[in-house]
Amino acid sequence: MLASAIQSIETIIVDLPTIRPHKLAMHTMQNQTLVIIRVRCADGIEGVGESTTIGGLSYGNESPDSIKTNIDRHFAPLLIGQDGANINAAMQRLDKVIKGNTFAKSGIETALLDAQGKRLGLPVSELLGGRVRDSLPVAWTLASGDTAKDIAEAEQMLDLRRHRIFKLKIGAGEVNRDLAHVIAIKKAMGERASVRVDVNQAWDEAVALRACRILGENGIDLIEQPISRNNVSGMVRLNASSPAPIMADESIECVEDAFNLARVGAASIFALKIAKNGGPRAVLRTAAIAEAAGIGLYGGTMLEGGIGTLASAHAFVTLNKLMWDTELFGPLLLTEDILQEPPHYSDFELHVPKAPGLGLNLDEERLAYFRRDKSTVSVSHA
Ligand code: MUC
Ligand code: MG
Repeated sequence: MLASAIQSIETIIVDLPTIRPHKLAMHTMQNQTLVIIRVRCADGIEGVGESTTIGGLSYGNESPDSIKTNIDRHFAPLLIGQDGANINAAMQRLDKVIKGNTFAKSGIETALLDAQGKRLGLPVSELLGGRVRDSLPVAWTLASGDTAKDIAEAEQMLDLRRHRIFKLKIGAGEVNRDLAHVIAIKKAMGERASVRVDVNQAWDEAVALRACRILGENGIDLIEQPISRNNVSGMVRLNASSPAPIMADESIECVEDAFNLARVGAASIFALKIAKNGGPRAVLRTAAIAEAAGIGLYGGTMLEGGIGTLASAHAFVTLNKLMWDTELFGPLLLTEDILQEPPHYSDFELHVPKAPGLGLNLDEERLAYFRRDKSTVSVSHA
């Protein structure tokens, strides 16, 4: 048997508390659920990955439960016994048989990269061709649902030198109230911060035509996914008329979506998410399409914990241009994580580790405490 053959794949659902409710157009998060993936190889190397979404099935086509079931029942049998050191062969084997399921694929690809980095003594960023920076500016999402609270939170982030880019979650409320909320926050921030909005597909095109104009005229720097991913021609029209640039997020559910959006001119910025492309290598294919088409790049998140966040960061630090920075703040929304050392944020940036693999270590006690099936595991949390 190959020394680096994959011996086992374990999937663990973990429920973690958040610092406050996080209100999106389609769902209010009261906590966050991660799916942690451990791939063990015959040479004793173990890689970890993460497949995380938002709000069960309210954001995308995969839920934590479907991710776990599909990896356990459909991915693992295809991978056990295969060479864990050949990531191309392993991922192509999955792609041949398994349609979609990019969140699950992303967690697996991440775990294989982490394992291979540990095997070769290289950070994942170097396996991806080499980093061109060591840290990434990080936006914060204001989503308490209350204007005064959001302004106070933004002021605190500026004081702490943690964030000076703010994304506001709108779309759940009445449009004029949402616009007043955004304009009040932009007024309070002035030139001290970049203010952007994410509508999470909530508007129809007629509302979006007017709202995008008002947002652009009031200094909003970017409008993310104003309308449904299904209204591609509407996105094309908005992208042509809006004074603030339009970013595609939910519109991209795979690398091929990115190509089709670029072809028709549906957005001038793409949100890059490892979960929606199938992993850190896959997301770089979408980045290449965007670069070739002259579309700006933004490092997105599915509000992953430390593992998914660092997996994304290792991919993003290899990019030539990341004009719109990133929103890799997921770990900061959690009051607890399952890593020995949390990701390091300072001076408005996330610093990307240089240790082999993703550069992180699981905290086994915390993992045992927060795993959903902990009744079967007898380790207590300190
Ligand atoms: C999304 O739609 O972009 C990213 C940041 C945040 O607050 O929510 C996510 C999902
Ligand atoms: Mg979004």
